Amino acid sequence: HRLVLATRNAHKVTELRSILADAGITAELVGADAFPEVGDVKETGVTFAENALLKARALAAATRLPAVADDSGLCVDVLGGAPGIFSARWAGRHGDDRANLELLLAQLADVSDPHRGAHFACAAALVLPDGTERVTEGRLRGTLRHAPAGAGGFGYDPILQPDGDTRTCAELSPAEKNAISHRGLAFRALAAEIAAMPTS
Ligand code: ITT
Repeated sequence: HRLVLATRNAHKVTELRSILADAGITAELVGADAFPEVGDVKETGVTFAENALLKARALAAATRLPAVADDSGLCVDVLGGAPGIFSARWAGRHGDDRANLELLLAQLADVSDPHRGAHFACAAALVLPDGTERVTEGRLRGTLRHAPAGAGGFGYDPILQPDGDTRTCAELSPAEKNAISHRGLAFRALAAEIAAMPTS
């Protein structure tokens, strides 16, 4: 059976394929790019969970297939949780990872190390054609560096150093990142439901 990954972010697709395979999901994973007729989904929710559900619902309705979606972001303590759901467009242009990261570093230039706590958050939504919905969440806690380091991952990975490690997320191997990441935690928590989906 088939499962639609309701995201147009290629980095997320790569991570999700690996996380779901490791969790024993045998469904054929179809990227949202296979359905160009489904336009961009307006992310009008105010929480990660709401936005993940909006994306999964739109793809499930259009394709009549089960769909999973990821809504995620970086929540910075001293910014009261921002950029949060606005992480992908913090500097204005959607998906400009470099500009987003540089703007955030500039905003935090005067914030000293003990106050640079932050976490990545991910909401994983599963929507079945029969209307069944489920959302799980995961977090990865760490501190923000003053300068980027590492070439792996995407987004804010070069500036988040997970608690208990001396490297940034961009310096971890993909397997190391997936083992502790917000996305790994959220989707592993959803795996039992995905595995139990009715076959069609
Ligand atoms: P889709 O909506 O199509 O899934 P998107 O990139 O627009 O793709 P989001 O609205 O969920 O997705 O925004 C996620 C942003 O949060 C992403 O652009 C990064 O800036 C940041 N982010 C999420 N997960 C991350 C991770 O694992 N490492 C670094 N940054 C991450």
